[in-house]
Parts: sequence; C-alpha cells; structure tokens
Amino acid sequence: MPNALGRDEISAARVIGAIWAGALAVLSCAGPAHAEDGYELWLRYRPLPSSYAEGVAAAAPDLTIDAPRSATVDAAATELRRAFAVWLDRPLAIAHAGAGLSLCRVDRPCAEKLPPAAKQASAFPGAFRIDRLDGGGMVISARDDIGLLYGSFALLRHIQQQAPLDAIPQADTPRVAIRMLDHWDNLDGSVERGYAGRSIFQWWRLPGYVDPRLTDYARANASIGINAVAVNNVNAPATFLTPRFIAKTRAIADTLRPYGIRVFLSARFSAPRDLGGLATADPLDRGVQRWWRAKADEIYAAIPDFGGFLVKANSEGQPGPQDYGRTHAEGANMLARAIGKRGVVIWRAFVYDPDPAVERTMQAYNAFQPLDGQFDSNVIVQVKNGPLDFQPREPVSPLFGAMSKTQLGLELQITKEYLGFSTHLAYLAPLFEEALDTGGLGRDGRTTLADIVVGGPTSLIAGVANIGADRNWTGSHFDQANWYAFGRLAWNPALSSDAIAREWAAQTFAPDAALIDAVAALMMTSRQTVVDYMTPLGLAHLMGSDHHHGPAPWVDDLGRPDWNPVYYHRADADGIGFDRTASGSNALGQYPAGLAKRYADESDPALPFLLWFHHKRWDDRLVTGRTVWDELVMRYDRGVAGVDGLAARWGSLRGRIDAPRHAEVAALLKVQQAEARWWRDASIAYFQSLSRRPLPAGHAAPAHPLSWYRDQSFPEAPGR
Ligand code: BDP
Repeated sequence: MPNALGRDEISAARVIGAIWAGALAVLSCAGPAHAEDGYELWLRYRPLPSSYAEGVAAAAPDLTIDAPRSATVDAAATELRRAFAVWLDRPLAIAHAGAGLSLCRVDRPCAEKLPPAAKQASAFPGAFRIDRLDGGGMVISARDDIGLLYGSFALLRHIQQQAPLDAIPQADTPRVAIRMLDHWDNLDGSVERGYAGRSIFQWWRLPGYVDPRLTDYARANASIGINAVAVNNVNAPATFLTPRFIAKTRAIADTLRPYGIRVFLSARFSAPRDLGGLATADPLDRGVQRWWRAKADEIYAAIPDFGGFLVKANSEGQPGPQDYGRTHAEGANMLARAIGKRGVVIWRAFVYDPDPAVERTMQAYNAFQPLDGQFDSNVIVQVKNGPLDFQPREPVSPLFGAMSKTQLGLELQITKEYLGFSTHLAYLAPLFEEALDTGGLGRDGRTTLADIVVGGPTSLIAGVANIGADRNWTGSHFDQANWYAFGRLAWNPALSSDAIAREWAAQTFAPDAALIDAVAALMMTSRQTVVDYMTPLGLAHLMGSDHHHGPAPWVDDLGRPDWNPVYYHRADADGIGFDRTASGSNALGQYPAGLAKRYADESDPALPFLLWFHHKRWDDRLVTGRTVWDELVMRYDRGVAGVDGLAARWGSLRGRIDAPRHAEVAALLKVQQAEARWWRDASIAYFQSLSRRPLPAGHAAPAHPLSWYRDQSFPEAPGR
C-alpha cells in the first residue's frame, strides 16, 4: 500500500531495495568470503570479540537514514550493512527513526537531535561528524552525501580497529579538495610503471561491460577519501578524446560517481592536429581554441561532473605549447578556458629544458617560476615532490617555495618505479611525510610543503597509482599500505606515517596490539632500508636504464647527458657527489635561504643529502667519524642488514598472520634480500673501480667482478 507510506518511508523502502541489489552486486564480485588473498584490501570485516561486539550491537541495533535518496547514500548504507551483518551476525535492519545508528544530513529533521557542535559542521565538501546520542545510538552527520559516506567509512575503520566506542564523537574534514590517483594506464591494458598486472580499465570491453571490480575499486578509494582519478597515462595518445573513448570513460565515471569520485583524462596537447585535422595545435590559434571548447562540451555532455584535463606537455617527447613558441601558461590557460568553471586543468611541471646543459634538477624551476601569476584560476600546476624523479630520497622541489601566486598541486608516486617495484617492501608514507613536513618554504621560514598544498577548492595532492588487475590489486600485500597511506595523507597531510601504518595493519591483518607494533615497526624502517642499499647518502638515479630495475651506476651512453647515472653521482678517482652549491650548479640557490642552509648542512649524522648537494673526496672525514668511502660501504651493508631484519621480523610473525599472505610476503622478502645484496655488491664493485680504496675491515668483497653485474639484462622487466 504505497499510498499509506510517508515520503521518508518511501525513500527508506527504496533505499532498502537499492541496498539489497547493491549488496548482492558487491558481495558477488568479492569472491569467496574470507579468502585471504588480499582482494578485500583493508575493508576486511571480520567477527568481533564478544564483549566488543555487544557494545557495537547496543549502539547500532538498526540503521535509520534521514537524507534525500541518492546513490551515494545508498553506497554508505550498503557498506554499513555489509560490515554490520558480520559484526552483529544478522542483517542490520533499516528502521524508521530507530534508536541505533543513523545517517543524518544536517538539512533534514534529524539535525534537531544533533549536539550543537554538529550543526556547525565544516562546510568543506566531505566533512562529517560521528556522535554518540544520549539514548546510546550513534549518528553520522554531514552537510553533503559524500560526507555521510566518508563518515560511514570512518566509523567502520574505528570499529575494525576495535577502538573504544566511547572515543566517538569524532569530526573530520578533508584538508585538500582534490585527492587524486593518476593511472598511467594504456589503451592496450598495459600500465606504464605498473607492477600489479594489467590495467583495471578494460577498454576493449567498455562501455558494454563494466567489470564489477570497479565498484570495489571505488569503495576502496572512497574509504580513504580519494575523490578523483585520471584513468589514462600522461603519455596517452589523443585516441582517448574520441567519441568512442568518451563513451567508455563515461561508463567508468557512472560507476565511480556514487562514491564521490570524479574522472579526469590525460589530454594530448596535439589532439586538434591528431584528431581534428587542424594544421596546428598552437594555443593562440582561434581554430585550436574552438576545437578544445567543442571537445570539452562534448565530454561534459557525456560526463557532467568530468574533473578536467591532466597534461604532460613538452616533456619526454610529448607535444606542448613550446612547439609553437608559446609558454606553459599560454597552453594551460587555453585549455582552462575550454573547461571553464566546470573543472580544472592540471598542468604537470615535470619538464625537461631543451638545453641539456642546464642542470637537470633546476629545469622545472627555470621553466615555471618565471610564469608565477600567469596561470588562470582553474589551472593547477602539479609538481613532483622532488626536483628529479620519484627517487628513494630527494629534497623537495624548489618550486614549492617560489610560486606563491599559482595554485600548486603535489604529485607523489605510489607505484615504486625506483624503489624495487612491487617486489621490495618499502612503506612510502615516511617518504610522503618527509616531503609534506619540509619547512622553510615561505617568507616566514615556517611554511611547510603541506601548508602550500592544502586549502581551497583547487588544492590537490595526486599520486601515481600502483593498482592493477592482480588479485591483491597492488602486486604485493604491503603495497596496499602505500595506496592506503596516500589516501589518508591526501585527506590530511598532518597525519603521522606511524599512525597510518598502525590503522592499516589493524584492518588488514588483525587489531592485535602486539602484532600491530611488530608490523608497524617493520614498515617504518623499510624505506630508509631501501635508501641504504640503493641510493645512500643522497645519491640518486642509479637504476637500470629504461626499466629502472636494479643497479646500473656505470651507464654513460644514453641520448641526453642527464639521463645517465654517471651524470648524477659524478664519481671518479678523487671523489663522488654532485656539487649543487654556489661553487657548482647552485641548484641550492633555488631554495629559500634557510632551507638551502639546512640542505647543505653536513653536521647531521644522518647525512640525508650529502652527495645530492656536495661533491666529496673519498677520504674526506664526515661528522660520523668515517671517511666518505667507508661511510658509503657501511650504508650499503646497513641496507642489506636492514632487509635481513625485515625478513627475520616477518618470519617471527608466522602463525599470527594467515598462512597465504604470510607466505607471499615471506617469498618476496627473500627476493628483496637477494636483490639488496645485488645492489650493494654491484654498487661497491663499481665505485671501488673508481675509488681504488680497500673495503673497510669487516665488510665483504662483492660476490662477482664488476663485469658480471654490468652484463645482467632484464628484457622481462615489467612496467615499460
Ligand atoms: C618518469 C617515468 C616515465 C613517466 C615520467 C613522467 O619513468 O615513465 O612518463 O616520469 O612522470 O619517472 O611523465
């Protein structure tokens, strides 16, 4: 008798219908329940211990929804029901004004019951609160539907960790507006720098068939606040802008939309020529401008919430405005005007100077800093964290301190192109955190990189995705933590990498305090360990040419000087390191004075950037008391010992983690142990061929002569 129902009841009834349809769809694609193959990521809902479960049951016997009907609210309710069905051991009933858990949009009558603070909730899109009500129930409230979804995931995260229920209320607001994954996925299903199998975007089958896996991808992203994805490689052909591909992208956008995720496309700057038959792609040409406006209109007609274009221009062979004597600002603004108020243009600052004589780490600054103030308000200049290219450790890009009149976005790399692919365990949150926390970037001497990228409606943190069609999504279980940590830090750059490791470990493995301590401790040392065995003391870019697998510090024959490892380490019979002080390239001069001083400092025994900024003689004595040569050898060996330590610590967790995942991680750690030795031995063999110094006492000679390392080749290396 539908006529007997009030509007809210109709809406609740519709929600229930949608919930069941949605729940079935989602559950059916998740594979056999509880197979510990990593597919569930951190969204592993498992039965709770009875005392904690009783508290959960008392606080959330049922679910009331007071929000206008929307796919996003349905998604929130579906996720809550999915988890609570496990925790309550019965379905979470939908109630009308029940006493349990409720989802409340603050413009609805439910708001009257909220505590005063909840009514003044932040207006930043996605902000939410979770409150305990006097009667014992819990309410998730937000101004917008996506806030309700984020609040739902926050509550689930809280309960998965078995955190005290009286630690609710909590309020949370994203600090960054655009929290984005950049997929470097190709038309043919391969993934540039992808180490987790094929692309999850099945271009051939789209739009007719949308892999249900995309819904689980959207759930995972929404659970950590990611709200934007570029679906194609920055090196993509213009094909992605053809009507056929717009229809395919639309199918993806329709699937991701309920989860608050907007889709972006990498746009090839020469598209008006490639597709439009125009003679030019000059951004000042009227025909070119008209072409892009029409293209943007066509895309928005199909995808009304399209995010905008991501552009790699005049870099590594990609076309760009400089081909026509125009600046990056002229190119970006032309596209931004085609997009208008509907979205943004994200213009990458990863460029090469046409003149290779300009020092590599200074090129982006030289190209972009003079354009400060010339970009339209819907252009975001996306800058990699360091001035080189996603190395295991880099100083921050000097652009962050030098473009106060431009919206800068931060680009991080989640896929570990230069950190051992998905075969090595390296938890990247400490790397991201180190960049975000770097201070001294403003006139006040206190501004951090995070301060520069947080804030208004065009604030952006992007991460190059590490996701593929492997069953466990990221190629290894621990690489899931890098996806997770990226999302959490993009939401709030002030979170600590250690706290993120702990919440990830609790959800991914089990909320057992001793286990979490052990897993987090192992994760927290892992990135420095990789630095030690690959690029100690501020060395960089020593990886194998092209595929970037393994050591190749000897390479000196690539097309541009600044593609060669020898360009970066500058080792010879006298010493090693790149003089970037005033006596050398003076890249240091691109930083604000205080930060430059810290970077040049040689008194910190950690010496993170010693050889990045200085050329040292092999026998120079360092603050550690050792010579440069001895310190270098010591660091390589510390790295090898570090991996042995990771493997031993992981081994000791056997029996406390499910056998399938334990065994997979253990097998990869064995590979990493062998490859760390290879890195150490090859690097020492090479540098010793120049330094001609003996190894310090107690440090073993490389297993093979240098020629053996030089002869290795890896045609099967993935990701190219
Ligand atoms: C380098 C990668 C290359 C990317 C490029 C980029 O090796 O595959 O296309 O960065 O960021 O790190 O555009």
